[in-house]
Amino acid sequence: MSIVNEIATAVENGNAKVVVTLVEKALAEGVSASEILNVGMIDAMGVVGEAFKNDEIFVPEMLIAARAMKKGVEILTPHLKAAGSEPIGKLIIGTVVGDLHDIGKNLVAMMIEGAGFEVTDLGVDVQPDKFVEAIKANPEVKVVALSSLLTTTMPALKETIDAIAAAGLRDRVKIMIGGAPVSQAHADEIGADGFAEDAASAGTLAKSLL
Ligand code: B1M
Repeated sequence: MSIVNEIATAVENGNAKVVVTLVEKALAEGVSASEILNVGMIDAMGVVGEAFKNDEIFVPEMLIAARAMKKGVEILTPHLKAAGSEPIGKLIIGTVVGDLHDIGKNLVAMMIEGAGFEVTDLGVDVQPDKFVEAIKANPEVKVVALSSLLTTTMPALKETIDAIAAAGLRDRVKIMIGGAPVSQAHADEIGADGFAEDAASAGTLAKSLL
């Protein structure tokens, strides 16, 4: 079994210690950080999600797998981030209200930072008003990035955009959305300025919105 496959198995099993050891070993052996992330971790979380859908595992196992992935991502972070220079713009990111998923959002924030932005991360379960307050408090913010991982929290994307518009701030910021159930069609439907499928394209999209 390749070391990347071993990492995937350790993530699926939620074995954080093994993930950390193997990620360090893989990096030392010259495996690229993006291969470790995409094949060893993101694909592994896909397997975890399928197992959950099929009632083979439950929320605690899903949580333990997520924690193991987070530990691995901590080690990968400096290898994934581009060398820092003057920020090209300011961006606010958060997972919408009702939604606690943050692994994808954190990766998106990292790639957007890597694309040259100064990123303010409001975290998870973020009320529309909190986005509004953050935009008011940061007049230089050019882009707002909203993440949603649940079909049940997709309406909160629109609620957040509507709250920003109701506060008279819609012309001041571009709004991008993303997350597993989200699509370009949904972005068009709710009046977002852009949709990105994954963390890498989120960095490119954020730049194009400036
Ligand atoms: Co949850 N969960 N979960 N979960 N969970 C999913 C999303 C699910 C698809 C699993 C399944 O059934 N197959 C399902 C949603 C079904 C649906 O809505 N149709 C689900 C469910 C049902 C739930 C609960 C309701 C379970 C329950 O309690 N009964 C519950 C909800 C809690 C809540 O949020 N209120 C719940 C809870 C949890 C945990 C807390 C246990 C844990 C999250 C831990 C954490 O994030 N800190 C968890 C996990 C780990 C998952 C899965 C297994 C993995 C998510 C993940 O981290 N993926 C997930 C199944 C799956 O996705 N295959 C599942 C890896 C990550 C890198 O990918 O987040 O998709 P992702 O991010 C990608 C892209 O989506 C995109 O880029 C990222 C990187 O490439 N992207 C953006 C994300 N945000 C973006 C923003 C952008 C652009 C791109 O621009 C702004």
